[in-house]
Amino acid sequence: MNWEAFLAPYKQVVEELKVKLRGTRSQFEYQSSHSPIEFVTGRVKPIPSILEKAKDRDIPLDNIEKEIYDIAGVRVVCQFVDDIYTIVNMLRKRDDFTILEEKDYITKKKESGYRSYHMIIEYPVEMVQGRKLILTEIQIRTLAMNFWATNEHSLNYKYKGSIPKEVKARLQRAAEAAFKLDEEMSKIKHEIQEAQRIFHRK
Ligand code: 0O2
Repeated sequence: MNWEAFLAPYKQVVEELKVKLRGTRSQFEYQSSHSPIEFVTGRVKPIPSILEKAKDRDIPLDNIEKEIYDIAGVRVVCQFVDDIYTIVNMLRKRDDFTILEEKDYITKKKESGYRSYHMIIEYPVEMVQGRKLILTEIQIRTLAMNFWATNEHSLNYKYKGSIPKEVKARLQRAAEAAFKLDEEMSKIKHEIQEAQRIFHRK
């Protein structure tokens, strides 16, 4: 398998989507209105993680292109839960890619406590050999959801996917605390935004 050639279009997609979504963020800022986007990150899944996922899910190497959706991954992090749905609605209106699937792990959190909104898209990328459609996962989440997911991800890595029961329980409580924080912040959203507008003008 020539990994460099295989991953080249994925790298291209991640770079293009980062530029586009960061551009959207800047546009909101020029208008000096509240930006629903706090920051945007992206990554191409490392080869060992691709191989591990393929092994765990019994996916033959020839099928990874069709069956692993998050080889290209872009993450949009927002301040408030409402902002997530603003982004989702905005993405639905775009015509530079096709949305194949949406998974709302906010209204329906995962068993681990994970919350995030996932969109699987098919993104057309122009390569030297012609146009290629690349499956990409866009994750949209709040700062609090991101904080939780980053910590849980590190623990999963540390414990190789078998987090001890008591740590798991604590993580579930932490997930609820993070969500409570999001709810409380949403209730004073207008006050926060007003303060941020004043700060922005200075
Ligand atoms: P990475 O790149 O290290 O983050 P599926 O369950 O397959 O129907 P889902 O959840 O969209 O649908 O897919 P999957 O493959 O389970 O998860 C895709 C990505 O979502 C993961 O990538 C994580 O980034 C994030 N994710 C999903 N569930 C959890 C979770 O319980 N905790 C955390 N921290 N993140 C989660 P990878 O594969 O972990 O790789």
